[in-house]
Parts: sequence; structure tokens; C-alpha cells
Amino acid sequence: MTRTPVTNAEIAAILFEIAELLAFQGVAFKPRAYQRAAQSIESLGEDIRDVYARGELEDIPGVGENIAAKIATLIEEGGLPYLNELRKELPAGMVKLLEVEGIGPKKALLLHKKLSVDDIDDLEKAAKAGKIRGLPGFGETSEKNMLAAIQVYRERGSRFLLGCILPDAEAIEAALAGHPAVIRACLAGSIRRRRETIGDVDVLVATEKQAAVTTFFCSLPQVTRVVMTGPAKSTIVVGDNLHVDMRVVRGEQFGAALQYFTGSKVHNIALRQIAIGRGWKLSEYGLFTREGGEVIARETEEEIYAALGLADIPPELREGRGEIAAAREGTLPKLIGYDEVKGDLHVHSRWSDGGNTIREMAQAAKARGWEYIAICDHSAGLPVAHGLTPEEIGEQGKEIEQVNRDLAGEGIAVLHGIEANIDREGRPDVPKKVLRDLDVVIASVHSGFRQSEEEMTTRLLAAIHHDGVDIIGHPTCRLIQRRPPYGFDIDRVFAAAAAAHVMMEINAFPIRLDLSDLNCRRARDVGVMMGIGTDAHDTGHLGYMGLGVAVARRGWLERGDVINTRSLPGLLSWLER
Ligand code: DGT
Ligand code: CA
Ligand code: CA
Ligand code: ZN
Repeated sequence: MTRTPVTNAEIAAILFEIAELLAFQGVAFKPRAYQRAAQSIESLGEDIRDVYARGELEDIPGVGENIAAKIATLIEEGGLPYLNELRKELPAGMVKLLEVEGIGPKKALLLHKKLSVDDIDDLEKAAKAGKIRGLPGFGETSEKNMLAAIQVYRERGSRFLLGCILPDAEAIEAALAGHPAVIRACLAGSIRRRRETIGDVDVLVATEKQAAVTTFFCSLPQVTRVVMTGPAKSTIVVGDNLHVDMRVVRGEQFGAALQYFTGSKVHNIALRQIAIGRGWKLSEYGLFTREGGEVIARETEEEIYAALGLADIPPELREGRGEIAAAREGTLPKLIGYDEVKGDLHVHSRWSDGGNTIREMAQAAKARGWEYIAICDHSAGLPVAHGLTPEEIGEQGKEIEQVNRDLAGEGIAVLHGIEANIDREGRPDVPKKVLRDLDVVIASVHSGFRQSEEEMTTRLLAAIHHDGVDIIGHPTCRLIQRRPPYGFDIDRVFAAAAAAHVMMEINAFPIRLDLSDLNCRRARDVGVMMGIGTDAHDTGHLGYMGLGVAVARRGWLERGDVINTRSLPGLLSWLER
């Protein structure tokens, strides 16, 4: 039974599926068009049904007449005959094969034809039986890697990427906060702590009219089904299978409940221990004396922390990683603020695999109040992303100059950068003399992930010591729940980066978040400068900046640890050194 797709995420998912199915059939160009449209819709700032109602679907970047018609059918009819036709042509499990790291459409088709592999179970059997190593393009190593990738796939479980659900969660929070009977509404749980993956969304509401608010919650437009309702807690499902728990409390205990339901469990256990030590009791109802049950604090979180002798601890730090001792000693970091970012260091455009022009990206950045963006398209070593040759880099420079002239006086500067590939020896795939003329050079690993730890360390050290490189892009190359970070000597690489005046990127793209929170903290401890890049491939992706800041905050970073907090002159002077 399929349900009518309603959310942007669902429509995007269908377009992504069409792209994959078309790629399977070996169709050229069309898969990319569907992907591009899906990306735009995923990060669209409003409900796609509103765009449709205004007849403006074709204004969405990447959506042409053909795709707009498909979206219209989806919205009007709740299904798409075209998709059903495509699906019929392949066994259902085949598409899932693409979710195993290292398997693209070509390999999947080959496996299907030669070994009758129809799904992941078949694949696992074939690999275990040693049947795959004999196929053209496969060997014993790739067979072993495939088994490891299947393992990763199976362990992925059902957690959601923060960046994919935060907009929905914040929309629900805002809707609740806007209800007349709601005194306060706030996200809690892991999503408030901004963990990189989220099991379920928790939201806390203070109201005197529990029944009315519960009815409202269960009839929000995002709701797919209602799991349960009750006076203290209700659970709905949004989209495919995201659970949202709403807890209802009275106004005077809001702080205590928010503290309790924000977690983490480890953090809360430590707080309860401190309370017990003082002869008190801490629960979601408040902080009370053990004897007599007198209220000590409950209205705000600050009051609870203060009563326990602690500075107020930002949610992002509540993971039991030393924050309680720091709060007691007054040595908590003064975290970088979400509003302190002045620009984006990693932006793509149509010159490589982005969906928008340089001018459109600049204007969208300006609308966010930023002072600069660095256009860092891919270089020629990445043909799948239409990487730029040195000549094209030169032509792009002229366009950037023109955009800067046109936007002069508007307070937004476009820097000319590149995201160069680091080859297996650690060299960027762009000539030095070309790099020298650029404002920002990101160097990233995009291939050859399977080197040994020693080789990868040497490779990264070489890139860091190359005098044209300013930033190492997505330094560990991990994809959350999909691809583990490649192995390398992190401490050596960070120490070298600090010494060589090379930044480590915090790539804010939802599936990357690379460096991770823990790695940020390690990098900061040895004096590495961090730069946040959204890796935006269209204007909507610029919104991922907040995810990058969240990672930085979870990594205990302060304003001075992150280059994007500087104004343009400060950034440029750091880059020139
Ligand atoms: P998640 O949903 O797996 O990403 O992680 P959380 O941290 O949101 O966990 P969840 O949804 O099970 O519970 C929300 C918060 O409730 C959790 O962060 C801490 C708080 N809490 C406090 N004490 C307990 C307890 O004894 N059990 C559970 N499950 N949660 C507790
Ligand atoms: Ca949760
Ligand atoms: Ca929960
Ligand atoms: Zn990259």
C-alpha cells in the first residue's frame, strides 16, 4: 500500500529513485536531471504543494517542463504511472543494491546478469561463496570489501540524518509554539543536542489545555499516522517512519522537563548524582529536597544547573564528555554562535555539478546576511562531477570578476576557489601556477579510499605540505551510516596542519559532517584552524551552515577556532599568511 506523497522529502525521494532506475538502464543525462531536481526539492524553503498551487514548479532550480509534469501528477494523483513502469523493469531488491557502498548501476547489472543477483541477500551469498572474484572488474579484495560494505549496510539501522529531518522538526516546533494554548514549545532529546543522527524527535510543550494541543499535534499536515495519544505523551509518525514524541507538562515545571528530556542519559545520570550528594532529588518534575519535597528549582534549566553549582551547559555539550566538570570549574568554552558565521568556504556552481549559477549562489548568500562565498567547483580529475580544466578555471575567474563588479556595493564578495582532488601521492590535480591565482584552495580525497593507513597518512601529509593548499576538504571522507572514515594517523595529520597553517574543513553536508564533533575537538586541542563549508550544490544547501556550526559547538569550538566567523579582510589575511 503506498500513501500519497505529500512532503518535499517524499517527492524528492521519488525523483531520486527515478534517477537511479534510469541510471540502471544506462540512460544518459536524464538521471542527473532528476537528481538535480530532487536535490532542489529536498532543500526547498517551503511546501512544494504551495509552489505547485501558484503554478511555479518550473521556477525550482533543475525542474523543467517534463519533471514539473511528473511532480504535478504526484501531487494530484498520489502516484506516478511512469515510476511504476520503471520499477516493473527491474526486480525490487535491485535498487537496494545501490545502497551498498561501492556498487553502482553497472556493477549491479553485471551481478544480476552473470550471477542472478536480485537483492542484497543474493549478493552476500555470492560473495561468501567466492563467486564474485571471477567476474570482470572484480577480485578477491573487492569481494572482501563488498562483504564489509554489506555489513555496514545492515548495521545502518533506522536512525535519521540530522540535516534531513531538522527542517521538519523545527516546523513542528514552530507550529506548536504558534498554537494559542501553548505557553512554550521546544525540541528536546538528541535533536536539541544536534547529534549527527537522530532516533526519534522529541518535543516538549507547556500548556494548560492538553487535549486541544494533542488534537492539534495529531492533525499537523506532516502527520502520516498517529501511534498513540495520552495526557502526558503522544507519538506521531512523519514521512516514511520518523517518530515524533510530544510530551506535555505544566508551565512551572518546563525547565526541569526540558532538562530531563534533552538528555543525554549519561549527562542526566551525572546530574542526578550531584543532586543526591546534596540531599536532593532531580526528576522531570523539578529539583526537590529529599525530605519534605520542597521545590529548589524547576522553571528554567539555568536555575537547575545553578542550584547544582554548575554554569548553564549548552545542549550540544550534554554528552558526558567532561562538560559537568568544566561547568563546575567555570571552564566551559564560549561556544561559536549560530549567528556568528560571515560566509561559506565551499560552494559549487553550474560550472561543475552544482544546480545554480555563481550569481544565484552569491545572491542567496547575501540574502542570508553573509559577506562572502568561495566558489570551489571540482577540478578535472573528477569527470563524474564535470570537473574544470585549467582553461575553464580561467574562464570561471572572468565570470566571478564580472559578478563581483555587478554586485559591488551590495556587501557580498565572491572568492574564486577550487576543490582539487588529492591524487594517490598527495598532489592536487591542478597545476601550481593555476592554484597560485586562486583565493581559496580546498584539496579533497575523492578516490583511492582503500589505501593503507600509512599510505593515507603520507598522502594527506603531502597535501598539507603542498604550498598551494589552504584547506583539507571533508578530511576523513566518511559518509554517515554509509562509509566509515578511511584510516590515517589523525594526530600526526592535525599536528602537521596546525604547523603548516592549513585548515581542516567542517563539511556541513548532512551525510558528511566531516570533521565530526570529536575530531573537531582533537583538532582544536592541537591548534588547528577550522573552516566550515556547506558543500552547497544549490542555493537551498546554503542552509546546511547551521549543521556545520552545530558540529563545531559539539566539538567545543569557540569563535576564534573557526575562520568563517571573521570578516572578509580577516579571512583574506589568514589565507595570505
Ligand atoms: P535518540 O532519540 O536515540 O536519538 O536519542 P535521545 O537522546 O533523543 O533519546 P530518547 O528519545 O530515547 O529520549 C529522550 C530523552 O529523554 C533522552 O535524551 C534523555 C531523557 N531521559 C532521561 N532519563 C531517561 C531514561 O531513563 N530513559 C530514557 N529512554 N530516556 C531518558
Ligand atoms: Ca529522541
Ligand atoms: Ca523519544
Ligand atoms: Zn568533495
